[in-house]
Amino acid sequence: MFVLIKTQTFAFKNEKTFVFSVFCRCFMWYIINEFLKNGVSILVVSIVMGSSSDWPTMKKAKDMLDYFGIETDVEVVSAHRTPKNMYEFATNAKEKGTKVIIAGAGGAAHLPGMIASMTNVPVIGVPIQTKALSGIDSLYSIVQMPGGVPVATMAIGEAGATNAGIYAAKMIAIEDESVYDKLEAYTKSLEQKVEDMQNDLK
Ligand code: AIR
Repeated sequence: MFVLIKTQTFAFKNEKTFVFSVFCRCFMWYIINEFLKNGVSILVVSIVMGSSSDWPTMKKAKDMLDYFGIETDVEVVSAHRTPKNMYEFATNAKEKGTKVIIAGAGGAAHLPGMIASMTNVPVIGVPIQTKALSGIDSLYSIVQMPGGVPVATMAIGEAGATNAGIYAAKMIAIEDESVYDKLEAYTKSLEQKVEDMQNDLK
């Protein structure tokens, strides 16, 4: 059987081979298209923050996720300065493959709550320590969500960001045994640190 496509002629043994070949080409075209649309790497945790001034704090979350070998992406998105970007970010999160969102903001910190209102991907909130009110403002803005729209709120500042990274890893570990094993080893390392402190006192 001969098929003429534009200027090229393709020879096939019979109709069945032709149909199979067309199917394979369509399938490959679909796969390539999906990769181009979604990106090749599988994104797991998105870290988002209201300003680059939050990065020294939010980096602690990324450090923990790197430690556990979890894929992340980092973005600056402001609930007040770039609300349209925030909408795009939240509504595309699931499709992008994000399993958990860590959102940090300071002051009138509406970013985590607003994102949580637009996606069912779980949101962990990190209240950034502020100069004016030491982060109490950020904490209250993030933690006092109305019933129905939860944000898992961490402590103010760096400890909160570190715990956000660990908490996200624990959520990923529900389905990823290798992350669970790394969490076990991390917990043991904390025990060891306290033992070392105790020994230093002797
Ligand atoms: N912020 C940015 N858009 C909305 C809010 N709430 C927060 C940032 C940052 C603080 O405002 O998350 O913690 C100060 O931002 P900047 O850019 O002035 O340093």
